[in-house]
Amino acid sequence: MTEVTAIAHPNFAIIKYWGKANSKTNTPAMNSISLTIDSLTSTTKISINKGSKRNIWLLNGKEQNDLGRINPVLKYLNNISRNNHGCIIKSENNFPTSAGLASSASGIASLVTAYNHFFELSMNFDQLVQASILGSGSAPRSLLGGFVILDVEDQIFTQTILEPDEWPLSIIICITDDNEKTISSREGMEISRHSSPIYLSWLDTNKKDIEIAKSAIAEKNIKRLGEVAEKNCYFMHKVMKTSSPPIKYMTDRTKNCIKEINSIRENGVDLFFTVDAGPQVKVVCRPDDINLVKERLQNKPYVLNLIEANIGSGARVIDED
Ligand code: 2P0
Repeated sequence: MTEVTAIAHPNFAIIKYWGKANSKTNTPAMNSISLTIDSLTSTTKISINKGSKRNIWLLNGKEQNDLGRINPVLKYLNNISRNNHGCIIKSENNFPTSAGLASSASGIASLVTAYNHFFELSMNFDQLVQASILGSGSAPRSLLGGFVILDVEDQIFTQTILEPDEWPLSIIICITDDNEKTISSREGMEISRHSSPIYLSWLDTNKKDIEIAKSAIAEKNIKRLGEVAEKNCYFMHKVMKTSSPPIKYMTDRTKNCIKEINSIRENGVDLFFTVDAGPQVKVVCRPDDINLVKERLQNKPYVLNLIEANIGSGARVIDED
């Protein structure tokens, strides 16, 4: 094999991870539940940098000055493969990078999947999770499809709790601003952990929110899931805002979008939203309602672009040469 290509989709958390138990091992301090998003993709191609030990990483065609978050992942993987050569890693996202759309999760999951196949490592799932989490605390969730839980209580454990076809839902992503964020999630989480006076209450609510979300997913109850998802989302943004310095990812555009979503709901449509470390708003609704929701959100001055998606599958190899 001279080259392997893998893809992974980003995932959006319904019950969120914001804060680390250990910044060295990059272990989240709380459990999370996410949805894998099919129409957004990160594609990673891996080959050997012949005759050199230097790793080269190109992101969206641009060579990166340093390996950054992929460095610990490569170290972990090279240790298993005993590879002494440099690798050439080419990653492409078909959506804005570092804009609150979880590009690092899908980027890392696609890299780990491509590497595992390229070096014929047959790593077990726990190893794939270990490698992924070193690059991004949310990356293990992108290894899998559907509704995914990442449990960090005893040992790190990731599992699909509902497959994509078991509860078909539609997702609309409202892009309100596609610029790269100024504070990375990694930096923001550490600021919040050390300075937000409500950080400990945030940790305390996690268990209950996870239980409610799990039972709402099992019941396929969009109303109940939406209530806990929005509550969890607002709490995370309150933790961010009460940090010192305050972290504000929600903009006026984000808030206008949320107002419109609330008004659609008041008109009798079951739907909910979530917002991550960026100003974009992700809406989840039933497939039958997607056209109505789209009509209400498109052409609004605060929405630059709408992206439609369904619930996607996990990371996989798509090509080898
Ligand atoms: C999440 N986020 O659960 C939360 C909600 C953003 C807001 O996980 O430092 O890129 O690499 O572990 O995974 C984004 O953070 O951060 C994230 P690191 P990551 O989806």
